[in-house]
Amino acid sequence: MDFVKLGEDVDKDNYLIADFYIETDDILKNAGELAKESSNGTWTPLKTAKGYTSNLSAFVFYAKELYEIEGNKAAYIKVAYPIELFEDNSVPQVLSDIAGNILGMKIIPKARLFDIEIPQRYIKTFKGPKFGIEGVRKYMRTDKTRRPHVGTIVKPKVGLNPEDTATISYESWYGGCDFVKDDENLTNQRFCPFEDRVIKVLDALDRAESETGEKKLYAPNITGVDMTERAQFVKDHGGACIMVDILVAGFSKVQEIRDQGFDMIIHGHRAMHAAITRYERHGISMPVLSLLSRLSGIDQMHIGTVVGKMEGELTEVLKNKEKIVSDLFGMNPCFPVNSGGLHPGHIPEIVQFMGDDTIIQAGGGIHGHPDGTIKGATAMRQAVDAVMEGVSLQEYAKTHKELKKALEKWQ
Ligand code: CAP
Ligand code: MG
Repeated sequence: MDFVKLGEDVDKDNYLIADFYIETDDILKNAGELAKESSNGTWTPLKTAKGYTSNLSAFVFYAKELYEIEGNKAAYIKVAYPIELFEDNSVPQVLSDIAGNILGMKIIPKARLFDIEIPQRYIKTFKGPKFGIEGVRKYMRTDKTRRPHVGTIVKPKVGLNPEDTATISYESWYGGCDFVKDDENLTNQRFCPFEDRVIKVLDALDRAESETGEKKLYAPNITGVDMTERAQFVKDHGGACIMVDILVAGFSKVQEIRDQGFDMIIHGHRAMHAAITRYERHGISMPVLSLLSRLSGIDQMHIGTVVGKMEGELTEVLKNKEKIVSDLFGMNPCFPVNSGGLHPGHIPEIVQFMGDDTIIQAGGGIHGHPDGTIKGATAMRQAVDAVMEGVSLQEYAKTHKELKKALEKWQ
């Protein structure tokens, strides 16, 4: 079998290694079909193949049977893809190979791409995050304090007009937030047109910066059919950050925005990832999507919370984190974002497993505070201060009434 070379010593400088979980009735035969379909072959031998095209064959070099399931055998396999198979600087092209047709083959009813290892030569073709953790911290002037950033999502998610969005943004910053972002499903609807919103919220940001003396950041969601124009509009109006719904917009769009050199921080929301990642026996794992988001140039990346409203176990969130912050041949790390159902009471636990280099966001956990947005933002910031000072939230709340009220409501 050409596409199966068990035990082959793979030259990791010249091959991308992909790890799959598969369920199939014949592991080796069908794993070979997977390697073939995802590189230079198809279901039948080809008259058109030339001698030189065989250089682009992928091959299975490891297979381990796990157990029987629903009449099939489950297995872990490793496939080596020659690096020449891939276009430089193209996340979409990589996905068309290693997570394309092969996830839909009849002979392999379940297949999940759960990890990838990419050689330096290929990593170097990607720009990666322009700012990363240090760049964002420098911009926000937290490079000395190293405290977690506090963010919010203006809520209600959709429905507010630009004036109210700006007012709520201002209150969030004034109360203590560093960062305000649009929600993932707010783009350029009639009730809140993008351009009007950007102008008004950036005005509010200027006001908040001059009144608090702190740097503030706003991420308008540019996801849509004219993302370049929207990014340019933000830039022209003095914005320093944009947000993209990575998977909805597509990696090619994210890379295009990154490569156009707007010199703005890119915040990456992962809306729709669960359609791809959630089912454990099929699809693509979130750690893989996290790594690809880093390659494509995302500076701030949603990776889950463990403790909040969204699914995602600690081991997975830590794997996501590792993929976006660990050493990658000099590529900037993304700033991890923890978001989804959070309130001030969650902050100690999050900092415990994430460390201080994290952006902790709360939408409901700020705008649902009994005394409103300003106090809600203050309570979040107080919780961060308490953790940085090594004081328990209960202790800190004795002298900080905003935090006290938040804890009374949510803990
Ligand atoms: C958080 C959030 C985010 C989630 C997405 C929301 O708001 O804006 O979209 O964080 O999950 O609408 O749920 P709340 P993830 O603070 O009000 O929950 O970050 O895991 O992709
Ligand atoms: Mg949201």
